[in-house]
Formats: sequence, C-alpha cells, structure tokens
Amino acid sequence: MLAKVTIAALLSVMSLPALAANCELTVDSTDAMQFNTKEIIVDKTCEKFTVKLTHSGKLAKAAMGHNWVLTKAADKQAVATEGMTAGLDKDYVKPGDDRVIAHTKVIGGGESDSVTFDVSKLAAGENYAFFCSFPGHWAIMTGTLKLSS
Ligand SMILES: [Cu+2]
Repeated sequence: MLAKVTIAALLSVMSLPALAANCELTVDSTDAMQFNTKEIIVDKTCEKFTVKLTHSGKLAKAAMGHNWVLTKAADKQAVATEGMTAGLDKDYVKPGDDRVIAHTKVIGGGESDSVTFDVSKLAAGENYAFFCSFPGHWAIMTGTLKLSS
C-alpha cells in the first residue's frame, strides 16, 4: 500500500512539467526564405502567447526581411497582398488592419523581434495562419495556428 502511494506521488511530480502550458515559442527564419515551423498549437490555458521571431541568416531586411503575421486562414492572402503595398517602413502590414491579430516588425539577418497577444483573441475550432508578409514570401513562409482543444 505504501509503495503504491509513493509511486503515484512520484508519477504526479514527474508529470508536472508536461502539464505546465508553454505560452511562448521561438520561430526562426532564414536566408533560404523558410520558417522552421509549419504548425503552432496555442495552449488554451495560456492567457497570453508570445512568439519570438529570429533570423539566422545574414541578408539585410531590405533583401530578405521576414516578419511573423497572424490572421485567420481565410484572411491571409488579402492581408499579405495589401501589406505588400504598405512598404518596409510599415513592416508590410497595412496600418490599422484589424484582420491582423498579431505581427512582429520586419527583421534582417541576425536580428529578432517578439510579439505577445491575448489568447482570448483566438476561437476554438477556427483555423489561423501565420506568414511572412515580405513581398513574395507569404506563399512559402506560412503555417497553421490553432487553439488547443
Ligand atoms: Cu520573409
């Protein structure tokens, strides 16, 4: 009986780190126009979620700049297309675009930027997309984001 209780207690302690929600993620981008992740699941127990974007390449942001933009999947193409004309000084995001849930600034090689957003902005069952809105990048540099069920 004693041994059984001890094992149960040990197991519950061991499983604690797995239960603690991870509410931040680093996404790396490269000179080869890639993100290192294609799918992000946001734990619904997170109040806020932070994405840190890094750029492990060497090219300047005017040539191979990247940002991380989050929208509903259905809004991705329009937001990316309209963001393109906003220009680099607006981080290729149309000012005041309320379809944009979160975005970082555009960074170049060796740089990084972070963005934190309220998880309450995400709805269960909705399909979200993240992408880079630098001209010509959004079709390749993209992935899905969902709220955990
Ligand atoms: Cu990019």
